[in-house]
Parts: sequence; C-alpha cells; structure tokens
Amino acid sequence: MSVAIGEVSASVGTIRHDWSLEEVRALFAQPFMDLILQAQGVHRAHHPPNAVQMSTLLSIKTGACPEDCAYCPQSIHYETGVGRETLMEVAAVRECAARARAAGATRFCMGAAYRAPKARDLDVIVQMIRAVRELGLESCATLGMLTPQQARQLKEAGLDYYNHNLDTSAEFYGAIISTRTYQQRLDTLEAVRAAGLKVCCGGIIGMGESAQDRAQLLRTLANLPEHPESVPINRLVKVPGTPLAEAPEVDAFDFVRCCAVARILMPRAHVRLSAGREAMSDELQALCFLAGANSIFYGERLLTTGNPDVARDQALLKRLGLTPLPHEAASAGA
Ligand code: SAM
Ligand code: DTB
Ligand code: SF4
Repeated sequence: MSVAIGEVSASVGTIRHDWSLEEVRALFAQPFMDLILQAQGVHRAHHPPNAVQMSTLLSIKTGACPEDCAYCPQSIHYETGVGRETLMEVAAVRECAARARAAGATRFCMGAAYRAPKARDLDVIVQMIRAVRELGLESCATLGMLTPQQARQLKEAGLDYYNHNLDTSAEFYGAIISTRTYQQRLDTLEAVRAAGLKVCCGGIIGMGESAQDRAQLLRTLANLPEHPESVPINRLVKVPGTPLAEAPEVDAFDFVRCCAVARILMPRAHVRLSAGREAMSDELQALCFLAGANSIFYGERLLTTGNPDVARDQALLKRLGLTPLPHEAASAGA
C-alpha cells in the first residue's frame, strides 16, 4: 500500500506513537529536497535552529566483551587488536570528565564492554556518576543489559541518561547479534524508563540492512511508549577483524535521509550524528544538521575508534554558525 505524501505531510511534527511501516517508507521515498525541508520545519518547531548538544564519550571498561555484535571491535569473538582492560579508577574518569568539560562538552557518557554489569562494577560506576555530576556535567552510561533494580540504582546515583541501542530492525537483528535478543533490548529500555532515567536509543546504518530495515528501526523507536530523549544515528565504523569490516558503503544521501526521518518521527528528540563522523566531509555533516541532527559526540575518541578532533569540530561549528547547546539544568539557571 502506498501513502499519499499529502497525508504524511499533514501529520508531520505532531508527537505520534502509531506510525505504520507504509507511512515511514513514504517519508523516505520523498524527493530529497522535500524530505529535508520537512525535517527542517519540524526541527525549527521544536528546537533552537542553530544549536548542537555536545557529549563526550569515555570507554571506562574496554574489550573482551562476551557478546558477538558483528560491528563491534570490543567483542571477544573477533581479532581486532583492541586490548582487554579492567574497569578504570574513579579518579582517572573524573580527570577525563574535567577535560571534556573544559573543551566544551555538556554531557559525559561512560561506556563499558559488558553484556550486563556485575554488582561490584556498578558500585564503582555509581561513584563515577557522582564525580561527573559534581563537575556540573550531565551524565550518561552505556553498560549493556540492566535489571529494573540496577536501573533504579543508577537513577539514585544521579545518572541522567542511559544509552542502549536497538541497532537495527527486529527482522535484521539476528544477522548481527546472536548472544542477546531484540526483546532483551526492549526489556532493558523499559527498565530504564521505569526507573525515571532519560533514554538514549538509536542504531547503526551501513551493516548491509535494507531500506525497509532502516524504516523499521526508526518506526520501532518512534512507536515506543515514549520517544527516546536522544537518538544516536551511527554510521558503521568498519573495523578490520569484525565480520562487517567489508560491509558495503552507505550512500551519503541515504544516511542524511535517516537523520531526516528520525527528526520527523521524533520531533522533540535530540538526533545525534554519532559514530562515523571522522570519515564524513564537513559538507555531509552540514547536510545532516540541516536534516535535523542536533547533537554530536565531541572529542577525539569514541570508545575505541577515532572521532574528529576538537579543533576540527570547533571550526565546523564556527563555519556553520552553530553554537553548543547548554544542558537543561544550566539553561534553567540551576
Ligand atoms: N556494551 C554495551 C552495549 O552494547 O549495550 C555498551 C557499549 S556499545 C559499544 C554501544 C553502541 O555502540 C552499540 O550498541 C552500537 O550501536 C555502537 N557501536 C559499536 N561499535 C560500532 C561501530 N563499529 N560502528 C558504529 N557504531 C558502533
Ligand atoms: C552510540 O550510539 N554510539 C557510541 C555510544 N552510543 C556509546 C559508540 C560508538 C562506538 C564506535 C566504535 C568504537 O569506538 O568502539
Ligand atoms: Fe559488547 Fe556492546 Fe560491543 Fe556488543 S556492542 S560486543 S555488547 S561492547
């Protein structure tokens, strides 16, 4: 069934949780210029037009992950040259967070190569969250699957956001990960929401998924009971040694379309132009911002791979007249 563009346009910008696959595919199928204009319209109705939220990532526990995510350099199943490290010391994390703040980040995101955190690790991570918050930064963590009780423990520690990605459509998921199910991801997201944490949830483009898989991923995110506050759109970083090292290149305009459709489906979310920026031209990144992306990972490393250095990003923001978005508490004067 095809949906008339006019019908799709009429609902643009309203907060909905009932998108059909046909509607989402019709958004994607529009002429590029129409799609970008629509996304930019939604963007301006819900966000300051020239502001970008900046998060810095730190890998607090690197490598030797038991999961088999086909894209991931940290999986123990693949030879990628990423070492096996233990959980960092709290003081070292505090120093990294202070440097991120000095460079202009407002949120600090701590990532761990866990299937799920153990109780003794969580006790240390609670101290890291407190240290990050004491610096006046927003805190985010991505530690794998959580039980409802663990999510509550993180909330009590003052955690603001939890990142847990769906990565792709439910249909394509089995081709990428065999060691945990899509439903387990949805269960973690539910536990995170129930604990009162803000949700950061998105996916990866460029793993060999079809156009329909991309539409289904974004549709699943938009049809969650509440939209994630933050939606990372990663372009696969092809790491030698992973099964996806030779994945086909994503068409740049198709990637921009994903940012635009995410913006239209989840008008209030911060759509984050995430992994893969280092290999993107400034012009492609500008198109993604035009399509409604309004957040980036900032700082020369993601978790184990590179990211544009601070000088390049500052120059890009300046050339585009974009300014860093202060975090909510800061802009409310708290
Ligand atoms: N281990 C935890 C988990 O998987 O939930 C947290 C860290 S994991 C590295 C966080 C996310 O990074 C993954 O869900 C995936 O979306 C993204 N990611 C990992 N490797 C990537 C790559 N090579 N390219 C793009 N995104 C990647
Ligand atoms: C997300 O969606 N992307 C970030 C963050 N959440 C944790 C991670 C990207 C990782 C890219 C590969 C690496 O550096 O290891
Ligand atoms: Fe482990 Fe996360 Fe990498 Fe999957 S994405 S292998 S769970 S670190």
